[in-house]
Amino acid sequence: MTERIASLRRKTGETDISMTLNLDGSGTSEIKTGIGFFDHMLNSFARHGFFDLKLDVDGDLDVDCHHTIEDTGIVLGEAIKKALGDKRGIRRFGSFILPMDDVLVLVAMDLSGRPYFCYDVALTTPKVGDFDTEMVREFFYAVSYSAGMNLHIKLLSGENNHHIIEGIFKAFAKALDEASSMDARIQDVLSTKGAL
Ligand SMILES: [Mn+2]
Repeated sequence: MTERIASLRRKTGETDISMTLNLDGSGTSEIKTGIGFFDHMLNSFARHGFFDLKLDVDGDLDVDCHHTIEDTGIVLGEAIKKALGDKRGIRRFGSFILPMDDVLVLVAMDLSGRPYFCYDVALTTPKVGDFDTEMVREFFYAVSYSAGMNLHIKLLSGENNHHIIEGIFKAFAKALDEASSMDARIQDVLSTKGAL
């Protein structure tokens, strides 16, 4: 199997992002976004999805955390798409229901090439650390659209906002690990159309 690794650099007036993603890694990460809680979430994503993720973000945090988080989502989606290549042999669908203390979250995805985003999560605090909780939606919207991914995120139960957000990042990692994994029974791409 060819290596499923993507390295990207994206530089705008608001952010300068360098990322290397290995879909077939071991869960190691080296992450620096300037936002402690966001680093914590992306470390969890790498660890629980067995992805290797190197990320360096220089964002305009003197404004707020918005551009840094949204643009990281855009680059992560692009890296997923690039690393997947022609998607030959992948399972395509993935889902996970993840418990974290009081919280139960569901993430389901289809690496169909057609973006769709459905987010049913009510967060009750404006911030966790320096991370604005409204950015969870923005981040995953950006990932789904730049990866060409149908992505559904639903909070089933629970209240603690740190647990809810961390549960979403971990469930997303587990669902992506499943959807991107190879199935020896799939000879070409898993679509009656012949392309994803
Ligand atoms: Mn935590």
